[in-house]
Amino acid sequence: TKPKSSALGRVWSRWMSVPLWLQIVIGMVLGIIVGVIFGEQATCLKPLGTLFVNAIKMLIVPLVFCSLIVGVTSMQDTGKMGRIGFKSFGFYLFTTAIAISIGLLVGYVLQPGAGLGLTLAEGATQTAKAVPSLVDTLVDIVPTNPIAAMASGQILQVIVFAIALGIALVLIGEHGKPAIKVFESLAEAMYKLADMVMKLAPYGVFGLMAWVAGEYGIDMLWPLIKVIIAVYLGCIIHVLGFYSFLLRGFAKLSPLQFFKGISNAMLVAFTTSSSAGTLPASMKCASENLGVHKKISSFVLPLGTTINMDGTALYQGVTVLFVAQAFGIDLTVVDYLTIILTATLASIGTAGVPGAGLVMLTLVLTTVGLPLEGVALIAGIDRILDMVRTVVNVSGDLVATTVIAKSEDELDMAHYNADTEQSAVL
Ligand code: DAS
Repeated sequence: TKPKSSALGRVWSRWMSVPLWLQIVIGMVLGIIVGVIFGEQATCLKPLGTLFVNAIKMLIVPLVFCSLIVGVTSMQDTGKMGRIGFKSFGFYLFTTAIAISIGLLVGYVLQPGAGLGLTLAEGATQTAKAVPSLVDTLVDIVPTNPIAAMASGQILQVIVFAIALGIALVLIGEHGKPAIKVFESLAEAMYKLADMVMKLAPYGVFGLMAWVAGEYGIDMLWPLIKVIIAVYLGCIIHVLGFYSFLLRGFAKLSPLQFFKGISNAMLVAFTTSSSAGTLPASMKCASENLGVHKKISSFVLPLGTTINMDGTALYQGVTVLFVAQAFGIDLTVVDYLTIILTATLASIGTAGVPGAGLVMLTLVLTTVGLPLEGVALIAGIDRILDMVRTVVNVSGDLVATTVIAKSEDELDMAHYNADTEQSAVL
């Protein structure tokens, strides 16, 4: 007979069956409760959070390096698609840069982290960074020694080298294939490792939230609620404002017809928090509701799922400012530009899976020298933010596909303007 599993074993297996995002929320709530009850004593739990933060730091360089090379080399058929490929790539980078700027603007105006007054480990003061000039920053992103850049965690330099190497691997054709295969399997391994590290998140978030609530009291919850408000507000502005401007201004298309046509895909994105998981729904909406020719959607949509993350970039704009404000660190204009550059380029390597944006947030925090403890503060509310940013990611992919189809005369206007109810619904 099967040995009777102990009560503890049954509890553990029940706990492991809870979705990760819910485990993280439970970790956050329990951490806050412990912090409020035990006050200063709860700060002894902080090392749990530090362990989690260090595990994320361990991932950043290899994850970014491999995922960017795979992201760049996966566009090798851009050459075949020529004009459409370059239109897509340019459109995606442009909308992502606008998204991060909107995120920074909303974060700057709403100041979600202001007044939190967190400090790092006792006595560790934030080293006053020598403010490099804009020219120095731009010149510095080309690494003189890529290995040293990786060893010292110079993320922007790692990104530039990864993109350059990816392009070179595509240009050498057959000779590049073995290396691309190696990076593809390394990237898979890094995604798996990121997945394993994220399983530590509930315990890391518990430790950090106990420290923050113990040290700063329950009123630290309000800034987190302000982060949620800021991200949702930014996403609404980006989708209803900027995308409507693109549709009407660039393509003379009705935004209302567009949003009615993609409503199913938006719903799937919101509930799954996965662009990759929403791709089938996006493809159906594009061809059956919007009248986009498959020749366009079958290339531009999968490309967008890989390299276009407007919602994630906007979320990074808000959350980076939240962390800077929470720790009372002033950002310079060069920092803002570095954030825009990093988040735009990093979005090429962000996977379209739940929680990917949180790992990429560590990337942006690292480039401007902000404490990664901020990641664990955000982790507790990240699923709520992931749902809306994935809707924006997917909507952005569909806007690009529709605008490009129109510019290539591959958009069936009668179909586009037909009422969505008449055309197939998912
Ligand atoms: N959930 C990711 C996506 O599927 C985005 C993110 O995590 O930021 O697009």
